[in-house]
Amino acid sequence: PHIVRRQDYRPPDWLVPDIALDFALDAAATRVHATLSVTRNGDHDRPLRLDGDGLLPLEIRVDGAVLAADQWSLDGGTLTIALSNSAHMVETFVEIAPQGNSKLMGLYASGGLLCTQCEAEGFRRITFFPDRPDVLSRYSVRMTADKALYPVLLANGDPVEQGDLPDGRHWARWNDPFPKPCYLFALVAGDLACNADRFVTMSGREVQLGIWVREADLPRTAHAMQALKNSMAWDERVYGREYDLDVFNIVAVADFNFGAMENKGLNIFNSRYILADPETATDIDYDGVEGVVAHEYFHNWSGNRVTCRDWFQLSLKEGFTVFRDQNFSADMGSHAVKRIEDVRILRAAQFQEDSGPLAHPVRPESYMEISNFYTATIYNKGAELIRMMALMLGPERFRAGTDLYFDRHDGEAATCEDFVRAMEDGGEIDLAQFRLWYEQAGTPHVRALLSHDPATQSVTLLLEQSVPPTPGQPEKRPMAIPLRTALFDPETGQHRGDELLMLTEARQSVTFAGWPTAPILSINRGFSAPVIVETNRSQADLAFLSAHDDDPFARYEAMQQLMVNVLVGRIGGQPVDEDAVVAAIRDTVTNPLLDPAFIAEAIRLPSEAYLGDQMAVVDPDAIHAARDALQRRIGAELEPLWRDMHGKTKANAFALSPAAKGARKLRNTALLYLAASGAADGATVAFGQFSEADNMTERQAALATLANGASAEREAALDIFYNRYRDDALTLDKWFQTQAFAFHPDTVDLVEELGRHKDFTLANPNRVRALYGAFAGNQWAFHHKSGKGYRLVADCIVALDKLNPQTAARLVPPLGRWRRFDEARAAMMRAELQRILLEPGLSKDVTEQVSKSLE
Ligand code: HT7
Ligand code: ZN
Repeated sequence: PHIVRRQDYRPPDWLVPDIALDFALDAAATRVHATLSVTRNGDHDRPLRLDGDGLLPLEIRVDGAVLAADQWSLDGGTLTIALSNSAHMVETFVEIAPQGNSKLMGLYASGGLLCTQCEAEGFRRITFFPDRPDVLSRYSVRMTADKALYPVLLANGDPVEQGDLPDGRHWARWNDPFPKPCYLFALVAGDLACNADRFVTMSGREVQLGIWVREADLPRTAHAMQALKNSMAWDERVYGREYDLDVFNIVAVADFNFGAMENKGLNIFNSRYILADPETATDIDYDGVEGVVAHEYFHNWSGNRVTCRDWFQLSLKEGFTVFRDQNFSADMGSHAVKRIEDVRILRAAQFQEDSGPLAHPVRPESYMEISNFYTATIYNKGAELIRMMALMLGPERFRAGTDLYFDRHDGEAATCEDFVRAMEDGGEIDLAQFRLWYEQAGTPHVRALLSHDPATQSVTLLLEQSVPPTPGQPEKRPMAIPLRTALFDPETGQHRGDELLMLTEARQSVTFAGWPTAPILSINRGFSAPVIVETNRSQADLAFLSAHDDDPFARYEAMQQLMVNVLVGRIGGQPVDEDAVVAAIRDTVTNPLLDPAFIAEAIRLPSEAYLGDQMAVVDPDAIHAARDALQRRIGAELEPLWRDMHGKTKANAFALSPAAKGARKLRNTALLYLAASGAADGATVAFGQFSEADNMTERQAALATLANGASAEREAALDIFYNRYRDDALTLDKWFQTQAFAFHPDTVDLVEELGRHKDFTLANPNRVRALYGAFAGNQWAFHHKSGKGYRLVADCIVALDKLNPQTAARLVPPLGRWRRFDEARAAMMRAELQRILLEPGLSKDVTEQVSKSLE
């Protein structure tokens, strides 16, 4: 298959300043009439080439005249028309079948609705067009549809006119005055109800807000609406960015390949990121709704008003927008807990990606299928790059940089380089070396060794960095790494100031005077750089920091490192001091000055996957055994504490305040440790919480705790849950997911059975992710030594590829990590990848991921 390369970028031959689209909507056969005003871009005689995918032109007109068959050609989907002048009016007529569109790209049907998904290259499945983000057009859209089936007709921009037609049909016209790339085009038709509200912008303009869902779901839209209004106010306050149209609509759909889509003025969402009520949504779901609503809204500036020149610049909009949504969520809740959660996600998803066969730079150099590049590297590492620049600049200069970026590039298709240059010009900083972060893949390793010299009463911090080789990049250059650092005096329990050290060389040292006794090192505070830090700190130093560090992230990190050292030691058969972990947990849980949500994060054991990342060869069984044993020991030794915590954190009534959320988080952690303690009533207490809970956060956590065990209550709770939520797709996903995530010796067999369950379907990406996505993330179960887990996931990829290649390709990376496992497992994983590759008619999406995984 064709490889697209960044260095091959050329400006478009033809521009399309205006486009008028006319849709005769119908689920089985929709007719699309597109009228493009095209202008020659530069002095050349190249023909007009319009991208198409699965389209056949019914008729083509140029300047009103119908073209004969020899006046155009169709090759691999691309429509070529020779044009003589510098400007023309080109019309095409096609027919498409939304109902048969199982890829969920282009125009498709979902639960009685018709909706679109055009990013990255879905517009070419709707009509012929230069489907690239640097062709910006003003859109005018007219739709006609059966009024009974599709009473609501929405598109980008502002509504202009609507009316009735004969035969029970009606029509509507929408205009979007802001030139946009076609990946931001959207329409929705369906029987939808609206949660309507308004927002007055900072310049006093009134914006009509609408969240459109099925009538029955209206009561579940309040949180999303509040999140939207908070986001609009936050972007004005923090970035000075105001909304620009008269309406802003959001539609929730059940079948969606991703989280949501930022189409101009008409965001389309996976319903799981809109709908929330206490009965069916966990606190994590509520936070997900808030974060994704904000993310899509923020794209209106970082992505829509300033868009990307080409798809290699994807992180320009995604990294920056993730950074913006992370800070928004932190401002809405706890900065400390949000940072810990974000780093946990980064390490789980991006560090793994960066150390495997699919590692790529934040600005990639090539791709086969762009959909495969909506990755943790582009999104989460991209956000860390922005965060580092913000840290180096400080708030005022960072704001000067973003103001300059938005003003300089408003209405343009920009590059990552444009962003960095705006930071340099607006923030008055030299980022020459920092640019390497965009070029070099791989997570930098930093060794930080502190040595004390009593004679000179000084300490020297030796810093060394290296970036591991990644595919196509065997050699790496030293990066510019900002490390927030402090030295703690063990006598006073305090440090003398937090410094930003810039590590720019492969090896560098700094000396600090005035230390008669050795201080304790706190480094990469706040996770100031996305790197792996290795230090020579003792377990006692880490225990000290876990009790005294005033940077919440560093305090959490010290606690986690303390646990990792014990667990990795135990797995390796070394003598370890588990008492230090138990003591640190006891001190943290009983510290009245700490936020309960922070406590819950700090006392949680590192995940099995994270422990695997610390080992040369991952041993899933040994990791599981060691972690489980430590969990049981912590449970048993502190049992009275867990019982007490579990009782104390029970609320009288549901609230969504940060305090109430923190209490639930701690309560669920207490339940987990209590169940692990071996107490005879562990399952009874869990079942009690399951039955009495007035919210899904506690109910699902209790179900998950029971699902890890083998009690009679396990089956009872799963049955009750199923019967209660069998008709609610999003909640039934939790039933599948909880079982696929369970630490249970039979999980692999259970997942096989669940794959045959009458409620399982490959047609819905949320359901696939709930079962197979969750299972592939359950290290112990997925890597079952029989190899059955690999077969199940490979079977799913093969079957799903025929329907929805994008979602299928997202299941490949767990199999691609075969080099990290023992020979027997590696051979079985490789064999499954090879089997997939032999499938006839395999998609480009899966082919790229599998072949790179085998290289
Ligand atoms: N910008 C959006 C990306 C997206 C997407 C990409 C590929 C396939 C389907 C998709 N749906 C949405 C989401 C975002 O980052 O905001
Ligand atoms: Zn995004």
